[in-house]
Order: sequence, then C-alpha cells, then structure tokens
Amino acid sequence: MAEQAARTVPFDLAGRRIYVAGHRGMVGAALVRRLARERCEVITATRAELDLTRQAEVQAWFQRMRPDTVFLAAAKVGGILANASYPVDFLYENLMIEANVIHAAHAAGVTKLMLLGSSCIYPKLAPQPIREQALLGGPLEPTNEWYAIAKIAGLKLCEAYRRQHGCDFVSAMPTNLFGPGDNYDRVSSHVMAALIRKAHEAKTEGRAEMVIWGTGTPLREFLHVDDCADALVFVMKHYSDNAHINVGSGCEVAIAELARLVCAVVGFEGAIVHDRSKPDGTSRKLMDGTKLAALGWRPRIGLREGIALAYDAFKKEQVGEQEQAGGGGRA
Ligand code: GFB
Repeated sequence: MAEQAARTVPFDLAGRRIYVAGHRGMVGAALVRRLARERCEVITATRAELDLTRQAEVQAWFQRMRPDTVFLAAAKVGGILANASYPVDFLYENLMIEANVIHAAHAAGVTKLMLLGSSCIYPKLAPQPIREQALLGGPLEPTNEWYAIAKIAGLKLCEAYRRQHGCDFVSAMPTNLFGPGDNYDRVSSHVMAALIRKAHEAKTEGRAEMVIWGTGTPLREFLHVDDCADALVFVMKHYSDNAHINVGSGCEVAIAELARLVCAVVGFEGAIVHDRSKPDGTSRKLMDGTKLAALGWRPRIGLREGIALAYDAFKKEQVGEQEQAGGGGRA
C-alpha cells in the first residue's frame, strides 16, 4: 500500500544522531566538518569496521548504532578514465552500497536519509542548463554510464521507499566537486585534482610543459566541496520531495581555461599540451540550480578562490597522500 512520505520541513538537526557514510571521502569529510557547526552528534565507521557492500554487516550495524539521520556519501568514485576502465566496480559497488544502506536505514527506523549522486545521471544530450526533469530523457554519456546507472537506481530506491513506506528519503545531485580530501591519483582522479597535481609537479620539477587530456573544449561546472557540504546540510533541513534536487554553482568553464586558471594559481608558466588520445567525455553538463536557489541557498566560494584553497589543501595533504597507495578509491 503506497503511503505519503513523512515530509519533515524544516528538519531541525539539533540533538540528532547523524551517520555520515563515506566520511573519509572528499564529500563525507566536508560534511563532517560542516556538521560540527550544528548541535548534533555525528557517527562514522571506517571500512574496516563496516563494509557497506555487505548486507548483513550493514543491517547489524544500523540495528546496533541506531542513527536517526543519514547522509549517504559513500561511493566508488573516480574521474573519466577510472569510470571507463572499471565498469563493474562502479556499477556493482555503488548498487550494493545504496541498496544495503537505504534498506537498513528503513529497517532501523531512520527519520531522514539523503543519497548523494552526480550530474552524470542526466542524458548526454540533455538541454542545458539541465533541469531535474531531464532525468531518463535519453541515452547516457558512455564514459560514465555505469556510475550513472547506479546513481539513478539509488535515487529511484529513495523515491520508492518514500512511495511504498512513507520514508523521508531524499536525493541530491552535486555537480563536479573539488577541494580538500580529493583524490590526486594520476589515472583515477577527476580533472581539478589532476590539474593541480600536474601543475604543481611541472613547476617544482622545472618542466617546460604539462599535459592535459582531451581537446580542452568540454565545459564543466565546478563547486568547492565546502560549499557542497553547506548545500547538502541546507537540503537536509529544507527539502523533502520525491524528486531529486540539483546542487551546483552555475559556474561553468572550459577545461583549457580551467587549466590556465590552475597554472596561474600554482605559478606554473610553461606550455599546456593536449593528449588527444584521452577522452573528452560529455561536451557540457551545466545543472539548472533554480530549485535549490528558490529554497534560499547560494554558493559562497568563487572558482579562483576555490582553486587557491584546493591548492593549499593539496600541499598540506601531499605527505599523507604519498604514504597511501594510489588507485581509485571508495569514498
Ligand atoms: O573530471 P573528469 O575526469 O570527469 O574529466 P567528467 C573532466 C574533463 O577534464 C574531461 C578533462 O573532458 C577530461 O578529458 N581532463 C583534462 C582531465 N585533463 C585531465 C586530467 O588530467 N584528468 C582528468 N580526470 N580529466 C565525471 C565522471 O565525468 O564527472 C564521474 O567520470 C562523475 O562519474 C563526475 O560523474 C562528476 O566530468 O567527464
């Protein structure tokens, strides 16, 4: 029997026991930092303590820990090449994580849950800027369709729990993110982290050029992860609906221009060379942020300022980064 989802808006976070799944990933860590400013209790679990791909473990953990609110920021993530190279990991791991966490949250009586997705859920040729209604209107971008399919399944699972069980489960779709805690691996990183690392290494090694992938013409929208975390907390408090909601900045830039900006911030003055054997991916994915703006949220960190903050974070994290083995991570 279909139920009306319990719409709790505004949803006060004070006194709540909030589970941030994926707290070691870039978004999860930013959420933990942002939630420190709320009067709530944040709980986390490392992958050694809880493997989210294992159903029984997840159910037992939820029954034992009894969170009241959940941010589902745990995911197998990576840039354009990692997505194209590891389709099973991106589809299977993400499906398992979402199914296990969302199901266990319902079974344990979680009051509100937010699934985090990505702008790659939208059709490759969606009209720009992309409105939430564009979902499932056409074929996906092939370089990340495995991840996109998993995220679409996740948001639909939240919607299904709303419809069938009346759960207040919502989904937010952030645009391309960057900032502290990013993955700087040469192969599996997203473009911003890759450019920061490449420009830094080219500068410190005194090289004449740095190589970027593709033609440089694709357009991407970027949001600093601290702005993203602020938006997600805002959405948790003020949004409750069957449909997902876009979380973007409206700030779009061509990859070649982004490379120039990063080089300017890092202080690398050599040439930027294109490796055209690498994929461009979708030519544009600018999200329409009208829905979130109408609720009253605005980004605060501009692109250049954000890149400077991210470069500072990169320099601080570098030592720790070098100690960890590379490779695409699960957040
Ligand atoms: O960030 P990115 O890997 O993924 O690449 P997507 C964005 C653009 O930057 C592509 C170019 O056109 C790349 O060819 N690029 C230039 C580079 N140089 C580099 C480099 O050194 N490294 C990388 N990684 N790119 C992702 C999806 O798509 O978007 C994810 O793969 C997720 O699943 C994320 O949805 C939001 O923006 O193309």
